[in-house]
Amino acid sequence: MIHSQKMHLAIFFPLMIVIGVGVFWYVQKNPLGSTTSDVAIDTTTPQTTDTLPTGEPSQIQKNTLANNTTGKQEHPLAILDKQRVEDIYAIQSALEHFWDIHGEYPYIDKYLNKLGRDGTACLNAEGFQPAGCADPYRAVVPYDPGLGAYLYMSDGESYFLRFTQDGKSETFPEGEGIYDLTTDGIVPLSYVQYVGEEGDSDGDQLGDAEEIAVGWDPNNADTDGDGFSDFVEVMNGLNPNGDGELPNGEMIRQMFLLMATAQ
Ligand SMILES: [Ca+2]
Ligand SMILES: [Ca+2]
Ligand SMILES: [Ca+2]
Repeated sequence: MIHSQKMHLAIFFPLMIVIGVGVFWYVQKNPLGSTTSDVAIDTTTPQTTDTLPTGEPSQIQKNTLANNTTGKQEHPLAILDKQRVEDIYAIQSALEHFWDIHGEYPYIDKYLNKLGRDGTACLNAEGFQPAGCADPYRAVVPYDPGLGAYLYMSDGESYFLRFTQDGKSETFPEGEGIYDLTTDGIVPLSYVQYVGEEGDSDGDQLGDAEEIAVGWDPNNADTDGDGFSDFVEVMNGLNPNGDGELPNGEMIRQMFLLMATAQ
């Protein structure tokens, strides 16, 4: 694990800098969400995120309810959370099957591969492959039921599968945050422990400096006041500073996921 962590850090930190600079450049040229003239930042009472907002369903609710065929009333975020945990254990099962046959895990040296998409949609003896691979161990590798992705990296001896929880699942009571399923079990990642002097003033698991860089309120866990925290929105590809999806959301989401590795 020590070797593995060093490998991660050696790869992550240069990439963090590159992505951070890239995001900063992008934000300078393309302000996110609303234009600066109509950004309304609430610096008064922090919004609670414990209850569902009333009125029109949000994009998260629409996306989730459209996929909920059981008809049972559940918190939309709980449906996403439960699906993520099921998916992660299903992928783990396939990875252990791979280990039983080959004595190693599928090696991926690219940083944080998104599982279930493009070149990682199928798993067979050759490792992760595009959809429709021959003799699959896992014919359809699941992908994140939100707008994001599960992330995977392995040196062959160990691996991590990174996923998020929006904190509403009773079957996974650890709460809102970013987690790695590793060969040592589930490890919670804390962005708060990384941010150091900059801190996380509003406790939404997004660092002050990064929130300011992308135009969200570092003193309000729910910048747009829609009942979903800035963290939940960015991890689901939605705009914490207004309606709809987050422009260039996957890059920004990955920036925050990267920060979480520093614990
Ligand atoms: Ca914050
Ligand atoms: Ca915030
Ligand atoms: Ca919000």
